Amino acid sequence: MPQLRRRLALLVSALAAAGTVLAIALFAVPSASAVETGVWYKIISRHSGLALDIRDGSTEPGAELNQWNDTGARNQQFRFLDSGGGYHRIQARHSGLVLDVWNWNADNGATIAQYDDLNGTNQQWQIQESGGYATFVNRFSGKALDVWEWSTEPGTRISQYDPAGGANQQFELVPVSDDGGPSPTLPGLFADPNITYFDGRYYLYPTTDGYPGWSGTQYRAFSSADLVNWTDHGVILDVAADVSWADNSAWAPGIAEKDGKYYFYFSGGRSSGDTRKQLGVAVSDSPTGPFTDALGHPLVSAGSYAGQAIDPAVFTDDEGQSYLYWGQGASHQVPLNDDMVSFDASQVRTYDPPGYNEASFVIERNGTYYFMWSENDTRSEDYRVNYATSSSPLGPWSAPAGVILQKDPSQGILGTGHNSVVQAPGTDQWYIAYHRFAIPNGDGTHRETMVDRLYFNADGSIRPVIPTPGGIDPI
Ligand code: FUB
Repeated sequence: MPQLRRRLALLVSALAAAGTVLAIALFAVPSASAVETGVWYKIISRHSGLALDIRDGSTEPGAELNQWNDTGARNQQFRFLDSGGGYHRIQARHSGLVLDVWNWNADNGATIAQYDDLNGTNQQWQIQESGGYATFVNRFSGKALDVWEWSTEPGTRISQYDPAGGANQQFELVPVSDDGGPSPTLPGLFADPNITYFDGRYYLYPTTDGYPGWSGTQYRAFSSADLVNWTDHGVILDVAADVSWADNSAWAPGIAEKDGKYYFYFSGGRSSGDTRKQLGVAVSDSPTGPFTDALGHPLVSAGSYAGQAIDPAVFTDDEGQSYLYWGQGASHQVPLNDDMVSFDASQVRTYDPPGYNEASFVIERNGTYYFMWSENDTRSEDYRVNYATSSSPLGPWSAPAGVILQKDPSQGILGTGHNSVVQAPGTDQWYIAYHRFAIPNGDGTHRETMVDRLYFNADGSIRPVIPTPGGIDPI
């Protein structure tokens, strides 16, 4: 570790000499004026040798900062978000929340906890060089992060105190290097993932990607007990072989279960004649197929509604009523009939929220319905997810509530969108599946599927997702 400290000291001195502030990265700092914002760090107390830690791994706003034995867990990993003026927020990796001087208390001894990122001055820290270590001074209070009362005990709170240059205010920044690099949740090229849970297992139904013009014909199913280790169940439907009215463009499916049967909603196009996409439904006795075209004709024919007939998704409420969502260019929403393969056309509602492009998906939590969609073109690195809320699964929907998933160039993550969301049964833990440009060298037809955590704020709003290079740990 002396070598690490030497690197930090050199970097900090250079930055301080330039009249700048801060110094955070130990490795791969391109220049003295640049900050490595894509790096996660452990922050180790010089005095105790313990790691800064969000207590009990809580993801709730208000959970306190303390010191603990170095476990390598994500509640002990932090990164630095530039607030300008030489200050940074310190973001906890497991929760996405940032370190906050609680209640704007400028006193010595105030609580330091994690909170929603509001970029308040009580969340902004200057990282000062201190004998080869880093000292974090809060912009609002002028106090330094401080291991309270010089304790060496795990569990001791980290508070703030007048900067005094003591070892209990000095910390070593250790880059986390155990990610193993970027890797997708599903190996290979898969996009538009529809995630769900049936009878003890999670399932993913994606587009098979990597074809020019998204011309693939096959759908596959994957299942997992822990959202990390996925079993490939092979091809469950091939539109070229199994569907009379389509021979390509097997895009972005959705799925639902009713009375022991599984209904698979999919889009398909033709390579000649009228090539517009249409939306169909197939049925099986198993979530892993094989699926058979239920109608022998499209459920939604090209031209029946505004925009492209693609991107189906189903939400089923607690009473067992299912709703179908689809559309590109406009979002169409309708209750499905009990047979799951038809609907009353007079009931179709159409929405076109500002920014809406495609990939409607709906969930319900605590009586609020969340309608999510993707903005921009899937070939753009700015493909991203926004959402609206309602007290009904068919709206009317609020104005767009804010982007909840977007690229993170600092991590090389681009083109994040076409999401779906699943709740771990019996918990308030939620997971978002989405695709991004494959890393490296991906683009709008070479995309890969990820699963990350999705959190709600106390007011029910959705917290922006932190896209990770390598996904979540097994649940
Ligand atoms: O994968 C083909 C198309 O790209 C999907 O239908 C859209 O949502 C976009 O992701």
